[in-house]
Amino acid sequence: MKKILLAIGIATLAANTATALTFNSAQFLGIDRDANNEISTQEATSFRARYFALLDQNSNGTVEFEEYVKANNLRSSTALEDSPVPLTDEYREADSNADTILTLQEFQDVGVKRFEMLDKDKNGIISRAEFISPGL
Ligand SMILES: [Ca+2]
Ligand SMILES: [Ca+2]
Ligand SMILES: [Ca+2]
Repeated sequence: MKKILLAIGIATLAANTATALTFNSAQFLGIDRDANNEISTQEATSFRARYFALLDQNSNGTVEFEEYVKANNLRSSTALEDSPVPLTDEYREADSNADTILTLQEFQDVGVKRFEMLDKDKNGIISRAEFISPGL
């Protein structure tokens, strides 16, 4: 009996730790700016804008796939400098007109979709419980 209780205790502890870790990663990424353990649509939009700016290495307002590859270090260090890298799912999903150029609008559209997916009770806020890493 004692053993079973102990096992349940450990399982509960592990589950709690996992939730805390995934949500902390949201804070670490800086999505939850006011640290109230909730992500608002504004916080999500500004997070996506910051992320976009990071990817847009030449700051011309669009993210070409090559910029995305460089920003994410997708090409192995042993590969030739301009060797082709296959499109990632994330990039393909965002590039809705498939011209291998991401506009901020395309990038934000994905954010809105993900937000709606994570906001399970549809109250316009992603709570601690709703957030799943990698989330937005
Ligand atoms: Ca650019
Ligand atoms: Ca595009
Ligand atoms: Ca919610």
